[in-house]
Amino acid sequence: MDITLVQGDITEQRVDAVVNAANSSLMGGGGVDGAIHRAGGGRILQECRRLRDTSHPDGLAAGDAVATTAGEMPATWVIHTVGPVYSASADRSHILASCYRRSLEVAEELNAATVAFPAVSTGVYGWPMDSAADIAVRSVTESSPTLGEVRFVLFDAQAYEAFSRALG
Ligand code: AR6
Repeated sequence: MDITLVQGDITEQRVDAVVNAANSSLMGGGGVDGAIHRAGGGRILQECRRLRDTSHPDGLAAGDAVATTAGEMPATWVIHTVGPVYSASADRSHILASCYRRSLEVAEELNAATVAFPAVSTGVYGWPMDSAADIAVRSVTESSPTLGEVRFVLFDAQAYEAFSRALG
């Protein structure tokens, strides 16, 4: 499995699945979540509503992941995961690691060979970038999916550099 880094917009990636940093409601929001719903169109929200009506009546727990199609984006699937809100007093690293692990499990179930991740929890949810990058890289490296490529798509240079350092 190749791990690659790109600075750019996750909605433009030509991969089998893009991961969304969603919230438990699955009903959209700001940041990557807003960008993905805007770029993919209404079909993603429709499918999220169906998930809420069927398998996930209480929403999606932090650390878990679930898939919809990607609507009008170049990708085929969106894998929605919910990161933890950062806390300086409680260690929630295992929940952030679980976002990556569970997303890769869902990707395998979909037979996705290429998956793009944003830096989950590093925006509205406040996780410090260097720490988030370490957890993301470690979690993906320790998972053993049969995927071809995991691509981290970082929005700005500071995030790109943090992930570069984490990859060594
Ligand atoms: N492509 C790649 N990365 C992006 C993009 C993009 N188009 N847009 C933003 N980022 P955030 P969170 C980066 O806030 O912290 C939403 O409202 C951004 O710079 O999107 O997990 C949800 O509905 C940051 O580094 O996600 C939730 O309520 C990273 O993506 C909540 O925010 C994650 O920032 C989730 O917060």
